[in-house]
Amino acid sequence: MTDIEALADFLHTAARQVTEVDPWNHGAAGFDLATAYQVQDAVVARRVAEGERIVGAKLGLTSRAKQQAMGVHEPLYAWLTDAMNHPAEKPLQLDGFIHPRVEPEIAFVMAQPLKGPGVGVLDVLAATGAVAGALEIIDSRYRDFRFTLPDAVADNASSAAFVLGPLQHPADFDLSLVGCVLEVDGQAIDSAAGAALLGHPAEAVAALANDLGRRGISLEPGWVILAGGLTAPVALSPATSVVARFSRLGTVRLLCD
Ligand code: 0L1
Ligand code: MG
Repeated sequence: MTDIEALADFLHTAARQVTEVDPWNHGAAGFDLATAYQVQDAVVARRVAEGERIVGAKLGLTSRAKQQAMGVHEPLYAWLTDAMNHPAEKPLQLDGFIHPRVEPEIAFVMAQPLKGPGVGVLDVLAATGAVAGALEIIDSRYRDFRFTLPDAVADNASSAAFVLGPLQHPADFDLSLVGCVLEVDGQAIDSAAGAALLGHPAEAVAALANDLGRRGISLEPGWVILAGGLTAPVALSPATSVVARFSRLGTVRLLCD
């Protein structure tokens, strides 16, 4: 039996003290995804109690490559807070992170409420006010990023920070065809298209709306939704410079201090 509050304290303290920990639930009976989402809620409640505000949600493991790497067939989701929203022009201070990694993403900014079940791609696009290229900084609280899927869910899916690029109108182009080239220290190291995310990034957002709808939760106007990593994540070190160049969505830059 998982002690939800104790595990939430353990993970929240690890994040606040910038200290990596070993998953304490590894293999424990009953630590399934439903329980892990209860722990995630309790972790985020601690952030909110300390003054942070929920500003959106993110999906993880939405690309087939990442699902295969984890041996799973479904995405996971987690919460974004205002404290995670990092301004594009400001260098990222790495001393606030344990072992950060960055991944390029496509972000949706909701204009209308959206609640599943039954949400599809067209519903997502109709409820979206803007889309943007983004960089997500993930920072698992677990040692060496080693975890099971429920461990990762409990840890709010490694959420740590995100940077939004310029906002664009979503109806102007096909998001599945948006290309992204990821450059690190001036070298192109990876690339992907929007279709890497469940065939279409809005399909990932639909999956989120449908999952949250089953819990009675709606995507709210103004929320930022990150649709999932387009490429494998890249480790960040001091002075690392990251540039994600998107067709149609412009460029997102991150410089590490
Ligand atoms: O944003 C993500 O893709 C998180 C996925 C699961 C946790 C992780 O890979 O650190
Ligand atoms: Mg991500």
